[in-house]
Amino acid sequence: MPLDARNELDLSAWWMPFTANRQFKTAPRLFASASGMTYRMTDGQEVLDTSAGLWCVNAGHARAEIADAVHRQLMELDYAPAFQMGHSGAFELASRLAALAPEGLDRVFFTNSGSESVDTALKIAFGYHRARGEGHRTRLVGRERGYHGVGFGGVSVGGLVNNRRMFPTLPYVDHLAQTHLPKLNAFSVGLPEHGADLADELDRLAGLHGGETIAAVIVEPVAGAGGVLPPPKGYLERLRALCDKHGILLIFDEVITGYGRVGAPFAAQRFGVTPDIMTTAKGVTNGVVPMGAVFARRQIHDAFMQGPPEAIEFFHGYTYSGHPVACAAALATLDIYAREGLLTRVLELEGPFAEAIHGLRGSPHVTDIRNFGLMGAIDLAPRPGAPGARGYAALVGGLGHGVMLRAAGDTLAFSPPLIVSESQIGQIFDAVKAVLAGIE
Ligand code: PXG
Repeated sequence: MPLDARNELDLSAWWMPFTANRQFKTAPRLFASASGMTYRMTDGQEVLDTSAGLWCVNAGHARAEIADAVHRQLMELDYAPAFQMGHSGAFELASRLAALAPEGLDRVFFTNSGSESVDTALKIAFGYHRARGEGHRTRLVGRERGYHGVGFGGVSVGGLVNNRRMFPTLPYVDHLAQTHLPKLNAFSVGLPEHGADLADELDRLAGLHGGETIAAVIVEPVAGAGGVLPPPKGYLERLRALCDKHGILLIFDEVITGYGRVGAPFAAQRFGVTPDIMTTAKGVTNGVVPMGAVFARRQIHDAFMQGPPEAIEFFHGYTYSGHPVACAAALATLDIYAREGLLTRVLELEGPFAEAIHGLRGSPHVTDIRNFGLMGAIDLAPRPGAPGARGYAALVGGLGHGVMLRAAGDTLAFSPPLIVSESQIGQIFDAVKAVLAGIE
């Protein structure tokens, strides 16, 4: 540990991501260890993990099978280039993932993060249209309040203003309206009733630009980082129908919703709406080794497989695409998911989870509560003139009440590991109730 003259950890060099660096470094919150549902902080405090790390540790912390698989892999084949070479782990993992995916999405491209998965998916969409002689499809459509990572592609289709305003974005990108309609849908349990017609904006954009100029639409089936926004009933179905009408590819960004978060391997299956491309990351390795996987319909993949067989079909990839250690972690993770039934366990948990989170209705500051699967959000009224301050106070307060809370502005977002027990769900929201009673 880098210690300074006072024998304290030197916090100055690490420029932390998505963090108020100066505020954090005056009162740092440091993890020491983790196991199961619990983090232990360096001050000895134990806190329940209410957000699966950052929506990724779906099978809980310190899973010995994954650790063992990673160790074995490191000693056997620690790194292997994936350009013009291969290794069995990546092929095996791709096959296993294809078998879990919605029917037809059985070609898998490996990345190292959700952001890379999104930029990869956008490139696949452009490449596909071009391969079919539709290179005039140069437009993309995202959605307000969408989060698709931090690459330039992902930021361009993303819809969170703070992530966009500091940077130039890609041209020819439009955004559908966000779907949070608190006047109509406040305190909806599960999918909100109103708002399916917001999908019709795609038809409007097609009318404005020409549907044949749009390459792809990308949405999260349930928006996550933008504040947990379950889709209005019928919305995704309408989006699918409009994409079909105009020949537009539908991309589901399942970086959060994938790997059991909403009660099926992927949200596409839970909703019965099949996209053309699906981006994933996070839970594919239980969050313990960085990895992402992009799923494409076989016809999309096959459209690239033209020209002489010695020609590289897709000029894209990463040094760590299909990294052997990540593949080993992912295979061990999939074994745990299968053995413990975690990819569908949320079907049993979502009822108690919904009841517990909606039990906070009427608590101080609460203006809306939303849930779907094992995803939930509680909106707090912002303090006048100080947006985010109340959410931050809740985060800090939570540590004193035995919970690590994820606050995005004044929204508290919940996505506990899928191993959470019903009694821990109760514990989490009892703690949140106490926190809200204790903050200004
Ligand atoms: N797409 C979606 C839907 C995501 O949720 C990404 C892409 C980017 O993934 P990477 O691996 O590049 O970070 C994400 C990431 C939060 C939070 O608290 C959400 C994410 C990441 C960090 C924090 O809401 N989502």
